[in-house]
Amino acid sequence: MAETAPPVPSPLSPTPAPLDVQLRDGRLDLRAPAPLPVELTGATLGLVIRRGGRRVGWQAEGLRADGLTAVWAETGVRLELRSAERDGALVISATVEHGGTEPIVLEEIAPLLIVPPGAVRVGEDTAEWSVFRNGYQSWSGTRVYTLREADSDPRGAFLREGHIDVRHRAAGRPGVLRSDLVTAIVDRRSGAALGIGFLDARDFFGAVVVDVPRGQLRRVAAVLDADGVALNPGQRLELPPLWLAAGTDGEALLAAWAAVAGETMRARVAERSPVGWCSWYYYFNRVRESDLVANLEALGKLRERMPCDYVMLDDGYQRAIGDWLEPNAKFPHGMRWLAERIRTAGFDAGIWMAPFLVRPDARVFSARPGWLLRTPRGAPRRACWNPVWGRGQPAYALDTTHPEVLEWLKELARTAVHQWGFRILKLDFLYAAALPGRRFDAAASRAQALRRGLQALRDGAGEEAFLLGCGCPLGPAVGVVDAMRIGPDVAPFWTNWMSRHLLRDRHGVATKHAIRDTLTRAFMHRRLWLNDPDCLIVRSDHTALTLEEVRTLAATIGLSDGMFVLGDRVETLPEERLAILETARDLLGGALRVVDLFDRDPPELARCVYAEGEVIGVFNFAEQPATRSVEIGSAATVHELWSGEPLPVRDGRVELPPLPPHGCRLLWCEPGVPSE
Ligand code: 9PG
Repeated sequence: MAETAPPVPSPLSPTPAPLDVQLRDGRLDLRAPAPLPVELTGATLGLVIRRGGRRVGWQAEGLRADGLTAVWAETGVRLELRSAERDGALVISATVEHGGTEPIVLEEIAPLLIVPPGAVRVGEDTAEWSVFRNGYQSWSGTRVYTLREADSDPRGAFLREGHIDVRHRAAGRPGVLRSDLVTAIVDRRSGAALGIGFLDARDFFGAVVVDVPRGQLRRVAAVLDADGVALNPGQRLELPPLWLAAGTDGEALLAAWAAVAGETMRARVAERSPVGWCSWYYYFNRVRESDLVANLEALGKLRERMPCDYVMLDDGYQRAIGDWLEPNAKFPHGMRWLAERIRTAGFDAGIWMAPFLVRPDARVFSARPGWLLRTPRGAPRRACWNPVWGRGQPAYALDTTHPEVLEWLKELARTAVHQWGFRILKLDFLYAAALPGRRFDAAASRAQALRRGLQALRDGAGEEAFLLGCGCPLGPAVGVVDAMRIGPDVAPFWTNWMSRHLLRDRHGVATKHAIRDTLTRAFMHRRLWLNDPDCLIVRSDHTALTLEEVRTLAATIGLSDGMFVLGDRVETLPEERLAILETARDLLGGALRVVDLFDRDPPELARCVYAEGEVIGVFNFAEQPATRSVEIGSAATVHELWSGEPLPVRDGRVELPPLPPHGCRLLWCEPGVPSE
């Protein structure tokens, strides 16, 4: 399929419908065309500022028709709103202008704010809503919630730092959700859907807040995090445009948003996803030069069956976290030699770094104390505590608004790409640059700080380098990275105690979590970047994954059409495991639609369209076997791809034999005349 397939029509076709805007009594009513039961009434704009250590909120009353303006008399701040239609959606743009005399400290700006007596209607009954809750960064669990379920944060400050936006804790109460960057609200009964998302995240982190406890609207708002940045008299802020559309397919709305957001931020999307190998998931940080060389040989022998584009050296080569230019004793020939060795073997060379992190044992840490992001009290800002790097000391964050730091980052990327010869950079723990803290440039928002750091790396690496973001807040990276990790790490286990309890069965390292985000964030692929679903782990030794779990992981990665990266020691892979890789690899090149994204968590039904037919992926995330009856549509013949067995079609349906826990079946559906 992968080699022959011409561009595939997206199955996410239902085009969105824009909302019509009417001014009524100084507020806005936004309505989808009949008969779609979607409307927002009594919408306005809001601001939250900080004054004397307190948060003070204001909402615009009585928007005036001449350009939709409102003035907060007490501060002299003036808001102006414009609306336009773009590709079947409504786009709201707003400006904030300070006409007063005293600087103000901005905390939050809401270009869309609905509070009672305003209302949000999606279908007839709020109790039937499913709300897409996008996570903040790569490793944040992303899923759909009903309003009866509560979104909860990881337990413990250390785990929160690395998985969520610490400035915005989850409410932990049913009906109160905050979705980063974008959301879709779907009425499960009628399928009516509303999509809301910011089109540009280069300057501010945005989110959609749905505060509807027990179905009673308290607030629905699109909010920008202004991070306590000052707005000075005379200053004018152009806010990122807000996209709104209605439709009958929630995932199609998310995809339509992603397409426009990607255009707005000039997403980098390569022609196809690369196939690679990565050292982390077998060797972890014990990796040695000789391990890499051994895998180069094994990959060379495998070339006919599994052509591989690149070989990535992950964490474990550096002298210390922060001293990226100095290899440790496990890499006696150095980095330039290694990149050369990889290229001579016929692969692109890739290398990992966590450019915004420094640990106290790094030379940079003691040599450049002025480069560190600081807490309000002046202590270095802790970014993470990773037991893998030694239990004693945490890692701290660099201040990516400091001009010397930006020069250093540029030099780092330039050295890795142009001196050493690694064309692919895996840039990890990027959230560190966006942690709250005291910065050299006090006027920079957290999103801007992150963006500057990323841009410095791109400037040093050059346009030809392939940058993979990881552990990264999503929005500000669009247009800089070529690919983005869109979920937590896979692991040689399905879940463990930590992922189930401390990480709420949602965030952080666990194969199940990685698979979930690969499905829930599939719509981002090829619109914001290439999705990286993380590596395949298919080995039969050094793993607790069952054969069913291995196939489920491999199938999801293949169906996602994202980066396809092997994480095993290649020479010891037995034949039947190599065959799993091949089956999964042949799934690349399709266009995926997650059919029940708004019906259950994790979703269990996906359809992937190819030029010659369709693959239906059926999953079972439960702990017991499940029986499934699958609607096939007009397909004439159906084969299950793992077993190769034909499945009889009766009345347009296939009845599957019991699906084991954590298992998945791939139904290859071909049109044509049914065989007798
Ligand atoms: C290398 C790894 C791999 C992997 C990355 C990242 O402590 N933590 O919460 C934590 C989260 C993720 C993580 C490591 C630690 O993995 O995603 O692919 O590159 O770093 O250290």
